[in-house]
Amino acid sequence: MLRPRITATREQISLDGLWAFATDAQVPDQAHAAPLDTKLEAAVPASYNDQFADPAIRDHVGRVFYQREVRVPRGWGNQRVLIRFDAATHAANVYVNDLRVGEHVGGYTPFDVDVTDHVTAGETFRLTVAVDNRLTRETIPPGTVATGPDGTRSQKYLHDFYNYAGLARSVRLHSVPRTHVSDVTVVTGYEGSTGRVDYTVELSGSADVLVTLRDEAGNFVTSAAGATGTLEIADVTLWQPGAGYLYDLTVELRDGSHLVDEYTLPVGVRTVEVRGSEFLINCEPFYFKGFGKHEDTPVRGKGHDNAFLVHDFQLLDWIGANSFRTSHYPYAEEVLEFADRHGMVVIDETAAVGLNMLIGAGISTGGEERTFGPEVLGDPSRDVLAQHVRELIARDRNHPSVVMWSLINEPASNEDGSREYFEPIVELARELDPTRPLTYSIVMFANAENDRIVDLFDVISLNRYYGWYVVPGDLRAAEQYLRRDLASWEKFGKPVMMTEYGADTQPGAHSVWDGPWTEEYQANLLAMYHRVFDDIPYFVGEQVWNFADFQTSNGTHRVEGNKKGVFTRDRKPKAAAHELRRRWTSFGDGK
Ligand code: BDP
Repeated sequence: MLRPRITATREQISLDGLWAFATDAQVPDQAHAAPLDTKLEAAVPASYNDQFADPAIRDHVGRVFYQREVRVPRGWGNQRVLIRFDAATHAANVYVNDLRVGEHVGGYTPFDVDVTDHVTAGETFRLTVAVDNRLTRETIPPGTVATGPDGTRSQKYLHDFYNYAGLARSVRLHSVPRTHVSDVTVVTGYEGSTGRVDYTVELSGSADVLVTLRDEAGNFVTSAAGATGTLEIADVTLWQPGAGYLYDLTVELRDGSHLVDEYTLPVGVRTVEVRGSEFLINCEPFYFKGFGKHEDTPVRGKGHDNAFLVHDFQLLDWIGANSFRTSHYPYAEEVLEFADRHGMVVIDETAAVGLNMLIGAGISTGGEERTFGPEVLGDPSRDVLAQHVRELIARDRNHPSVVMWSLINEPASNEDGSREYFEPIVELARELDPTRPLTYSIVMFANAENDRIVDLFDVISLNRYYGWYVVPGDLRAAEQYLRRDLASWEKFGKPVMMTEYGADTQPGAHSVWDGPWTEEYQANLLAMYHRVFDDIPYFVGEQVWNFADFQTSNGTHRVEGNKKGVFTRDRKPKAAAHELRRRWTSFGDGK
């Protein structure tokens, strides 16, 4: 799925800004059929929840309406006109004036609505989007909605981050020529100093295809004709961790001398491979240093913000990180493009989080409910996950920064039914992208003996909380558990990494003893884990949970959210940040 870009043949206007806003409790069901009867305005892109000082909006369960007038530029008469939503969390219906013109399910992947037949160049239309935040057993992530005696709905979910919703990413009106490039796929490699770009162009309509590769300075490198082919780059500059070199691949559709369409895709040339127990980027062992992150900031919720993007990457650089995981959903495309340009290595995760009935917001629910089966997460849920995986891979497969797919976070992979549920998902991901390794983050309760799906994946990623949920405040016991646990995975002969470890920490709390919640304890716990990691030859990376504090649902173990951040929610370093910086700047990407 191509990201809209302005080229010689394509235009776009941003629909970001302030939209009229109302919940379905405030306006009638058919709210799209007239100007919204509301005084409220909501900023886009941003989750709506924290923008208002009204609990009825923050905790609303159901649909909300966004509405604005849009003028179609007068020169777009011969083009197709589309609206791109980078995300609508979690499901959307889109209306042009009185008419429903599109819908989408899944809160973290983009979609286009083709409105060509419903709008007129030079004129305005009323655009309404109804966004539904409900999570059920047939959504990814899953949840349950309960209705109280007074008819009020409440939303429950098992994952440990607040259910922010709305239009958290950009919205654009864009034009594409009637005959156009509809998709481009690249697979890259190299031999000696010669780079290789295998490309496939899909088009709607028929035209001659010409592709041209230019280097970062804009100099011509090579070109080829035809919808599929291979480009060779003499003396290639590889895309490397920490040095994100990008070529521009320009696809032109031509009809004789007439330029029908043009699209440019940035391309980084690099390889990724798991060999034995090593993770190789460009045939060199790579060691992941970094974090699980969240899209989470005050007021905006999950709203994409370029200032936070720049600042977070600056902090990643400051601390010596070379990578992060997009826990627990695909992030805004701006984030991946930035990672491509700056050489940041990304583990790209789906929104499959909370597929584990025994864990709620990070801790055991103590229940006995099984996770997989027709009465809980069955075929409908798996079909939704499959569609989500298709959309994620279609969106992100050309990003050099993405070196691995993380298909699930902490599923009940120790339970009956997990293999039946996940095996087809793994097969699908392999078929859609045979070039990248696959992983999933393994929950504490799943161990090397009882996990039922680990053999399907390439890299063993563990989430472990010894010293926090298990033996809190006892780092000696925690170290013994951790050593035993890590040793037990060796038998699989695969690379092992830690995708979550950490401790909640209240900034300003201090102690000379091992006191949970203190800044010293977080730093000491991380140092203990690092001592253990350094003894394990098949260990390929450490990603601390979490980069920054983030908002969660309410719970007695959450103080204004999850406090496992190494930075506060407003990005100030806790003591552990300095500790990590000392460690991560002391060795390179290969360790
Ligand atoms: C793990 C989850 C993560 C939580 C974390 C925690 O993967 O989303 O935030 O634990 O409890 O279960 O802090």
